[in-house]
Amino acid sequence: GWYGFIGVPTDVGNVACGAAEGPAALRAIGLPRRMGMVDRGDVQGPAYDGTRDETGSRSVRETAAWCTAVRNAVAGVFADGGLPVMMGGDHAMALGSVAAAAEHARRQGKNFFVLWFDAHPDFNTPETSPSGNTHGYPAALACGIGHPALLRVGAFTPLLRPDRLVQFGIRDIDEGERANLRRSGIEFHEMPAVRERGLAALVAHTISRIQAAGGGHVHVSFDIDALDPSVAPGVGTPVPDGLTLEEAVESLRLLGQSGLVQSLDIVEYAATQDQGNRTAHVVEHLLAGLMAGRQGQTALVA
Ligand code: DIR
Ligand code: MN
Ligand code: MN
Ligand code: MN
Repeated sequence: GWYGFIGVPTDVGNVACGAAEGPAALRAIGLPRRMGMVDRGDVQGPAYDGTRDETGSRSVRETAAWCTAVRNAVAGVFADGGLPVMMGGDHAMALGSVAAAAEHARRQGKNFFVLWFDAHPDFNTPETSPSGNTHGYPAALACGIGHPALLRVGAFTPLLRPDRLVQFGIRDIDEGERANLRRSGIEFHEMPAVRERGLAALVAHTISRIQAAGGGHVHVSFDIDALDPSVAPGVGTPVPDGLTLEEAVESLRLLGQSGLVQSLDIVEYAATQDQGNRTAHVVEHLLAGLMAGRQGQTALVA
């Protein structure tokens, strides 16, 4: 199997956060080539300025256009038999990747799961968002909740059953967002629970539950701000007390080894905030973890 690198050079979901420069910075360190990936180029979308609509949400039409372009690029890699890796770009783009992944899973008759690594649940709706930034919406949109113009990006809605979303590393939740999570019954692991039980153990438990439910297509959406800012300073919204690189890489290795992961986002790499190329190399380690796990899986089967 091969990996398709899809660059998503936009910060349409959080204007000027620095994530628009992420894909170019990753290419500058030679990441797609060094990792043996097929570079499918950058997704393109319209200009935006963060203007609010009547719901208070910013750049909604432009977010929908960018996510539709992401959806088409991801669908193209699936159609050509690859595993799409979407490099952001702010997290609003995950609506496009989740849409393509959910549609692909449905065509293959597979159950669809999303694992979300993030300091934030990204479960805001226009009613609960304090910022109006669409990077705070994608997990809720995947579950069929939120702005109608964004729910129309996918071929159907909800793209994802709320009991098939699991979040890890959470430590910054808006008040109304917490109510949304509760109402939808989302399983989210906040940092105290991660510290107590261990990230890799939580992920291993989730993998077993998915396997017990008959397996399926797992999409991993990894927001780099899940990591501690001392590890990954190149993010738009750093939050203290995050994941270590070691536990994140080990978790991705386990996920690779499970054979369940069919698509991956690594988002919110704000190259303009990076210290040298430190965070770019962190992205490389995360990806290497997934790849190593998948190779181990192939070796076991062969
Ligand atoms: C905040 C920040 N909860 C919002 N969110 C994110 O604007 O909705 N930062 N996702 O990365
Ligand atoms: Mn996020
Ligand atoms: Mn985040
Ligand atoms: Mn974000």
